[in-house]
Amino acid sequence: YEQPKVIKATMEGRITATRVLEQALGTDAENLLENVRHVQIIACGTSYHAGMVARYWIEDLAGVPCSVEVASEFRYRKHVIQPDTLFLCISQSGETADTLAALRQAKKAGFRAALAICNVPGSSLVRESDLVIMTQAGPEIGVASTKAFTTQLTALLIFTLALARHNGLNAEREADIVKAIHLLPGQVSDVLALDGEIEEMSKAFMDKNHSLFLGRGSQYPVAMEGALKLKEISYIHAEAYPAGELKHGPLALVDSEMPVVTVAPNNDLVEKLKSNLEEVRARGGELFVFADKAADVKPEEGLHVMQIPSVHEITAPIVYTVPLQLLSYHVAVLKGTDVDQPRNLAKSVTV
Ligand code: F1P
Repeated sequence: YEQPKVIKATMEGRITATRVLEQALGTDAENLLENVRHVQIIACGTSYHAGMVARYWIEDLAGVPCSVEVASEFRYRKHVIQPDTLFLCISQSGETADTLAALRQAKKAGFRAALAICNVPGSSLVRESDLVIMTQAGPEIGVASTKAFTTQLTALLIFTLALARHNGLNAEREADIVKAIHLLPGQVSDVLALDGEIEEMSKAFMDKNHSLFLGRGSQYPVAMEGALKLKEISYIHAEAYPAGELKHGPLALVDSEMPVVTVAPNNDLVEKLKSNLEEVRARGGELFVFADKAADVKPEEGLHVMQIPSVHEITAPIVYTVPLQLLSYHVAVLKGTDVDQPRNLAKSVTV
């Protein structure tokens, strides 16, 4: 519920209509962003999903190739790091052992600069990076990241605009996105107001042991994050797939005991998802679709629709994350699990 406030705090003072990041990064940063030819993102858990979303933005808006990998694997793999690579670590705590190990290892291989997106000033990650954008999420009490994720995305989008300016992003498109970022706190508040309807929807998951989450494009990582939240706090097995992969395997699992959650923010995506919807329903699976209220998707037997206010396609991943967080929260409350302190998990994995 703090998300409108902390998203605003993260972007405040950092965006002007034409000049992004001037306060956040300063002039040195502008120099470091010159001649970046590749971005390598490293993170774990929820922070990794933020990086997955950012890849769509960086390649679309800045036209710079971007790779994303979990730090827990990156550090155990031989890799090639080019001198024109910007190495970007995302971590709420700034103390995740795998993320720090990956950064230290990459430093030996050499890169243009290390940028951190972090929520804790003075953390190891902040101290060891060349550039830092601080998220302003404030302390996260719960183990499962919620506001840390949406503020990371906000910071990543601000960074992407700065990088894109160095790579010829058209001023009109930039201004349009800056405008969309400013709308985020209000839009997230509107989604939080759907709480009662989402609580109602959550009852369908109470007695289920498995679930599938589908998304396309930058909503695929949102589906991954939705699935992670459900796993972490309600202990329901949840798998996320890019919507187009459904027929390449997971469809075999679909039956009436397997709820399928789909994120489809606009009509175009809804159209593309329609075949998936049919495939699921033909097997008796129940579908839970989070879609733009302007899109042509109407509730019917086996198809539950949560209408989300219309948002800009670039900022949609931030807005659509929130109803999925609420869904997991309500399922967990109904099941009586400890939402703030899930079994077996620690807030910061420092070993
Ligand atoms: C990474 C992370 C969190 C998750 C849990 C364990 O932490 O996977 O996303 O919620 O708390 O650690 P961080 O590097 O973002 O601090």
